[in-house]
Amino acid sequence: AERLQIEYLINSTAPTNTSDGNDVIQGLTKKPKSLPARYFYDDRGSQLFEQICELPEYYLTRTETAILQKCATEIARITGTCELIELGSGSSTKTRILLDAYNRLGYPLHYLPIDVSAGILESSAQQLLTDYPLLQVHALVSTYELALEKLMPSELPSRMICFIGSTLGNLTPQECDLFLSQITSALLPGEYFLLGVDLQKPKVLLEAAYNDRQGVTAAFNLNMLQHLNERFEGNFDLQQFAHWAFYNESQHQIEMHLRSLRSQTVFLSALDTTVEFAPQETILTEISRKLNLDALQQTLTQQGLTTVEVWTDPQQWFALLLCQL
Ligand code: AVI
Repeated sequence: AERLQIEYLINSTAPTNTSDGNDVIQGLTKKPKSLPARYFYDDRGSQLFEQICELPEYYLTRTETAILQKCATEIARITGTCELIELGSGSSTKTRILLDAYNRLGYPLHYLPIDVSAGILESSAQQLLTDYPLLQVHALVSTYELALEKLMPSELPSRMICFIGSTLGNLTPQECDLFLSQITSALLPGEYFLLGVDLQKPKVLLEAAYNDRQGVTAAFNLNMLQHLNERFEGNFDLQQFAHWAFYNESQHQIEMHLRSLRSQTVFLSALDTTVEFAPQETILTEISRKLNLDALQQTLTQQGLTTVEVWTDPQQWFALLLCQL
């Protein structure tokens, strides 16, 4: 049997249909302006994000990796044989720790990575096939919503949806509730949800993580405009915008913006949209919420997800939760 199958539910580089880009028009025509964070992740953006994960200031990836290394075997023992479904799989680097654990226990390896960036999905799937001779990969180039609607029951006894890397923090509380309800509709009773989240910590550490000294986060933020230029035939001048990130302590969230350095007009041809910017006007490109573990567990319980186990690091910077429907 073919060990690799790649399905394209969206076109990751150009508008797929007439409604693609409506979210961009909406975000840029309201006040204050905002853009959906998923537009960070074209192929270049996914590469920049991989670089962010290796930055000395960006403690998230290192911390979560250490937790996974500690508990992966336990996770595999609890869930038993299951299909691993990963939302926002990117390079799948951390997922290898889980694959290794299932592999050591002699379980069959079925992996279903889902990402909006086709380039990174294709190359990481190829590499995984080389490194894991028994692995079967069924990759989906898709948004989370579309993919969750399309998920099919596995031939294996169970499934685990993995949503690691604290991407849940990039959703507003409202979006988070909707997302979790999509997760529970996709799962069958007894199946698993593995969630990695960044926790609250001092402002200095957080602001350093989103304002790295090498400027990779700034490049990642600005790349969103380049992506919109390519995808929607726009003429954003990247020189005329600046990265701005800070911790909003009352909301417990990093807010990442692009600030217009002068008065300017931008045209997005494919969307037939003109956008005016005042000097210093900002576009909110991302929130990154830092969660409280008790509050999160309450939200999960309200959604019908039982927490089976929680793992954290010695400093309690990051948490990994294994939940079950
Ligand atoms: C993907 N997500 C969890 C990252 C975060 O930290 O919120 C995205 C990111 N934004 C700036 N740096 C990294």
